[in-house]
Amino acid sequence: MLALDVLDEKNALKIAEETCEYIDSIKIGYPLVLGTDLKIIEKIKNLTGKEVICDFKVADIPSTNEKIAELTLNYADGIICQGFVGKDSVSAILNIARKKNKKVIVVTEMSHPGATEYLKNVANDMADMAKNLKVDGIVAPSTRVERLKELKKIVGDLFIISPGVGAQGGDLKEVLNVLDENDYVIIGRAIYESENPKESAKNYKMQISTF
Ligand code: 3DU
Repeated sequence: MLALDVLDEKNALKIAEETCEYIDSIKIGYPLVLGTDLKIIEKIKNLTGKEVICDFKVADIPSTNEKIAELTLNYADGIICQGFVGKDSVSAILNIARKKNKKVIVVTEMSHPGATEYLKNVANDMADMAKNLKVDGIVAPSTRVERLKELKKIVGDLFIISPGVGAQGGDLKEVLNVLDENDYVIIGRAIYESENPKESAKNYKMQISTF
């Protein structure tokens, strides 16, 4: 899953087009949507034929979450929300997504060092909640493989999307040892900031498919 966190349309579409034969899905977030607008999603989808997931890490009360999900899922194939806001807020998003036949992915433990201060302590409970609500997937860290393993065990057949390989230092092989074919490795800067994004994406694809 390519994390396309560039800021302008021209660059985003160029990288998306160059790399799309080597990726399965595209994740965009505030950087690109605030730098352009939500219609960038349609443009990426038309150009690449790939699904686009919006990483807005939505974290509000149920009624506000609902509004954000409604607008986002008019365009995107899925939306990422925070789990720490509780099951009423996550359910509000899930209700909208189910009506539109779109995906909901819940953040459990994030991949950066600060996630060990607070999030890590409640991540297993959030994974449990995600499983009970029957969302589609969770976000879990490639930077702490033992935690990735534990969270995967909790969510069972929900898929995992896992950031942290590349710029954040996660080890691809260790991560692939834990994930299965329904899961996704998220890679951003190691592709879009490389001198040749197409080659970088191709290289990751080769490592993943020959693992
Ligand atoms: O570090 P990278 O450049 O490969 O990008 C990782 C992407 O995943 C980026 O969009 C970031 O916002 C997102 N993400 C995390 O890095 C960590 C999380 O726990 C959740 C999302």
